[in-house]
Order: sequence, then C-alpha cells, then structure tokens
Amino acid sequence: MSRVGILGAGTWGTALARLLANAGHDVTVWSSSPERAARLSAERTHPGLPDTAIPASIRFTSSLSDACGGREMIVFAVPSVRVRSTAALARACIPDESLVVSVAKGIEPGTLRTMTQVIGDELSRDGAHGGVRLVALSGPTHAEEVARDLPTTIVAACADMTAAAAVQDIFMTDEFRVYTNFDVTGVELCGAVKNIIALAAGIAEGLGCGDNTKAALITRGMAEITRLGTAMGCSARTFSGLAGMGDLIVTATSRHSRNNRCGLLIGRGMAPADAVNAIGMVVESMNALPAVLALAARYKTDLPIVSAVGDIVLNGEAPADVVRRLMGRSKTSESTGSALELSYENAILESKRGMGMKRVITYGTFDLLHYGHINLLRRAKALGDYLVVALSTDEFNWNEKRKKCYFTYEQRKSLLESIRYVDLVIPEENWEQKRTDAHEYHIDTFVMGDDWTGKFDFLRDEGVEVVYLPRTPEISTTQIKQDLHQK
Ligand code: C2G
Repeated sequence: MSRVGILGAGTWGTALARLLANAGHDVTVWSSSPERAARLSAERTHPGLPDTAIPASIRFTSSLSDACGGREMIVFAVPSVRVRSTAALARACIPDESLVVSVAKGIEPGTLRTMTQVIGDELSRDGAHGGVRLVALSGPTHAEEVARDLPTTIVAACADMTAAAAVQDIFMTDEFRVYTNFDVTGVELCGAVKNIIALAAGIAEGLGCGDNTKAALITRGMAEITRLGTAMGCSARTFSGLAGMGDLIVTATSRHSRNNRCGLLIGRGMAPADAVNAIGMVVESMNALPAVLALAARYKTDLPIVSAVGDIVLNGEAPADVVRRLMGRSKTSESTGSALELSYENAILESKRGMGMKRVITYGTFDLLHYGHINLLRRAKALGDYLVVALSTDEFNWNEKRKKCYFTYEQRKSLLESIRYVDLVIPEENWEQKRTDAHEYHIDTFVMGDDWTGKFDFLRDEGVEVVYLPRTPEISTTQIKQDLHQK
C-alpha cells in the first residue's frame, strides 16, 4: 500500500484517485478550491464522471500539506498551465525522495519545457529536492473509461528506470496495464502534440470531411510528431508506441476528447475562443500550440498540420482555405532520406550483428578538431566495428556546458563525417539521451575520455560496456584558443 497525493480534482485526477484507492492505496486529492473539495467529499461523485461512485476512502482537501505530507508519490493532475504555479506552491510540502508523477500533457510556452522539467525547475529551487524522481505517466487513457475499469494501457517514463518501474508497480491493476519507457521527453512531447492533431481531426470533421481525411491526419500527424521528436534527440520508437500512436488514435477518434470536440465546433464555423468556452473545460491543444510551433522553429522541423492549425486558431484563417492549402502543397515522399538511411543502416547492421558486429558510441563537442580528438576516435573505433558519434549541438553546448564553439554544429558534423573512424554522427541535445541512444542504436560499448571517468557508469545497467580512455594530455581546444590568443 502506498500513500499517494493527487494534485488536481479534475476528471483525470479523480479517475486515477479512484483506481488507486480501489487498489488499496491511501489516497488524498487536493483541489485549489475549498468548495470543490468539500462538495466532492460530501457528494462522492464528479460532474465529469456522473456514473462513477468515488470510494469513501479517498480524502479531498484544499490543503497542500495534507495532500503531500508523508506521501511516497505525488501526482500532478492539474492543467498544464497550472503545473508550474502548483509545483511552486507544493514545493515545501513535497517530501524529498518521493516519486513525483506528471499526468499533465503540454509544453510550457516561452520556456518550451515539458511538464516534468517544469516541476523539476520549481522543486530544485530550494536545493532540497535532489532525491525526487520525476516520472511522466501518459498514454491512450480517457478518464471516463478508466473510471469504468475498462481495459487501459499507459506508459510510465523516466530516464531512471527504477523510478518508472516503481510507478508501474503502484498503478498496475488487472484493468490498468502500465509499461515503462526511458524516453521521458519523447513521451511528454507525444502527449502535447497529439492534442493538436486531434484538434485538426475535429476541424476536418466539422468541415464535413470523412474517415479518409481523419486517417490521413492521424498518419501524417504521427510523422510530424516523430520528425520533431527525433530532431530533439528522442527515441523514434516512442512515437509508434502507446504514448504516441496509441494516444493519438484514442484522442483523434473519440468524442471523449475535448480537443476533438473543440475542433469539430471550429470546423463548423465557431470562433476558436467561443469553441473553447462551449467545451467549458481545459482544451490542452490551445495551450500547447504556440509552444509546439516554437519548438518546430527551434529544431528547424516542418510540421504542416500543426502549422495549419496555427493558421486557423492563431491567425484566424478560414478552415476550408487552410485545408485546401494543406492538400495543395508540393509533392513529397513518405520516406525521408535520413529515416531511410538510418533504418537501412540498422537493417544492414542488424543482419551483421549475428556475426558479432560491435557498435560503439562516444559523445563530445569536437570543436577545433585536433589530434587529441582523433586519438580518441581511433581508439574508440578499434573497440568495435561501427562508431556512432553524438555531437553536442550549439544549444546544448551553450545551455549545458557554457561552451561557445568556433565551428557550428553543421561544420563540426561535416568534419567528423570525413574521418574514416566515424560511421554515423547524431545530435547530442541533452544529458539524458545516452540511455535511449544505447537502445536506439544497439550500442555494445560506450567510450569517453578519462576526464569523464565514473560519470556514465549507469549505462552498465543497460548492458553496455563503459570504457574511459586516457586523454591525450598536452592538447585541448581551450589550449589552442589560448595559444592563438597569445600570438
Ligand atoms: N579528448 C581526449 N584528449 C584530448 C581532448 C579531448 O581524449 N586532448 C576526448 C574527451 O575526453 C572526450 C572527447 O575527446 O571524450 C571529446 O572532447 P570534447 O569535445 O571536449 O567533449 P566534451 O566537451 O567533454 O563533451 O556528454 C558528454 C559530453 O558531450 C562530452
């Protein structure tokens, strides 16, 4: 039995509270409204779940310390636009070492951070929550169906798989099947962008389009989410999974979906703001849209359907005109070069893997390429047959290492690709991607210079050999800059 605090008494928070209480956990639900907490406590039904009885064991409160104090797991089930403020309010009450789960689906406008990143930002402000483990819980899960114990699946995502497994253990029931995934950013990105595709599907239906159009939007919408996610360093496999394809299907094809219903009203001619008011509840796609468009610009990724929704919702263009423009775009292919090359590469390597083909990966900035780098790459390649180099992007270098490179990412990439030891260069976008890369690229051996000794030993838990090689002592990019500066 676990003691759980659920922040947010909406339909999803209440449905999850019921699921956990019926599984024998001790559940307290927090609402920012004392009236709503009192009403739910007295009436034991939720307006959004009229046919569902709320178990007597669930306590409702408007006190965050009641909801969080002494809890092993805290679930953020508030709308995405309230996650940051709620995390700031709850920080003092959330125990360190607790599991903090986000079921909110969105990307924060401005910062473009995912919901677990937003919660992490706020909890880390006091420096006293280093032990908190942040997990995203997301998938094809209409609250109305979960509240009726209809068979449902969902993904618990965290770079720390023990945390994901702990959340899996708490939520798993005979009707609620939880899978784990490393790729927390990919899972959260799916949750945000699929709402926009669902809105598009509703708009199309409101215009009188049929199932063919809906299928096209789901399929091409999934391609857009995958394109953006892989550009961000997420695992392509995440997008064909439950949090991606699964959640998109259930959201784009169901009347339970507020995003879909809101799109229907817009397609029938209602102004977006009026459509949201008519739904009367949070329509997450409206909050996510500006942020996802900004992510697409940051990662230079073309998202035609998302952009079309932006033209309608943000620029006030007529849906019918936008659909015509979307359909009239220049011809293209379903198989993009990079995806084709990579899947081709992997197919070849998979076939050779049987002959013991070993794949090695290493990470770095590789600015002002010098013989110390070459020594590292040569020795790394000698440990296997295929060397992947994850090259730090300009953003990652500046945001995480405060390094300003002389050469841009594209210039450093082309230099690395010309080295005979290097077989593939991929972007290094964040510190967490090493786990997903190890699986995505079937890595056998991870290599770094010994200035990183011990920092990446966790990869051994993924069955990857970790090797730290002696640096070439007398040379470094910094040294080159200093020497040149003095001349
Ligand atoms: N290296 C080396 N000898 C040198 C300089 C660098 O062996 N004289 C190695 C480093 O140890 C590292 C690789 O070459 O393994 C790339 O070095 P950098 O570009 O400085 O990489 P760094 O900025 O340390 O980034 O996630 C890991 C980071 O991206 C590593």
